[in-house]
Amino acid sequence: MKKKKGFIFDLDGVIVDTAKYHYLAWKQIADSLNIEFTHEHNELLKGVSRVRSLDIILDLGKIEASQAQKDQWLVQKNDEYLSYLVDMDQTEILPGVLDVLNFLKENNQGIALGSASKNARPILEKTGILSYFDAIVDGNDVSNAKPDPEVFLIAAQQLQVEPIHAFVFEDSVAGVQAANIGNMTSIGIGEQSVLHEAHHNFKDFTFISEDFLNELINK
Ligand code: B16
Ligand code: MG
Repeated sequence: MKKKKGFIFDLDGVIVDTAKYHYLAWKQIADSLNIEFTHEHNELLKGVSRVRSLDIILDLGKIEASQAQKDQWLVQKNDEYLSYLVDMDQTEILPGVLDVLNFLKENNQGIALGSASKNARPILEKTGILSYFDAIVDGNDVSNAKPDPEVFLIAAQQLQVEPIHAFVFEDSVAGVQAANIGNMTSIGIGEQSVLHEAHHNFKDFTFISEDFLNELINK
């Protein structure tokens, strides 16, 4: 009998387009410090923890700050980010995601979340998709950030699948690297030029066919 597989979804930029809200919230901090912060710079922050993201921005501006000051900016950034999530609902789920989740559920596959975000659960609740997930591993559960594979390894373990039977949907370079280092199959969601290290690449979930999913399930 073929073994059940594990499908691990990153959150920001994969299930929901919250990357734009992270960007706006960080941009407000960067602007207040006169640090140039473009969409290109924002790529460096995708999949990266909140604390590390601030350090990257401060490095861009060659700014040093005390821990107390950093803590204040981290709270300010998260408050601003959360303000964008207040009215969030199912309409913010990215195109094609629900079709893939439904197909995997109908085929009794393991489904997990593997996100660096500490705001993951409220986002899944607000968008009404919490019940799809057999396991949820987020920024509250890990001590090592992507590209360390910890978040995905815990997710696979909770789904009770071996890493080689796990497939990771990721929009960030660090996340694709984490899946690869963890000996999993990485599926890049976004620009192939950015995510060229991924085993497979799709612009978005509408390009993922049932045939492709069946291939993974039957692997
Ligand atoms: P939070 P993912 C990541 O989520 C984001 O890509 C990244 O930009 C963000 O800094 C990180 O979560 C932490 O998020 O501030 O909400 O704890 O892409 O791994 O789902
Ligand atoms: Mg992401």
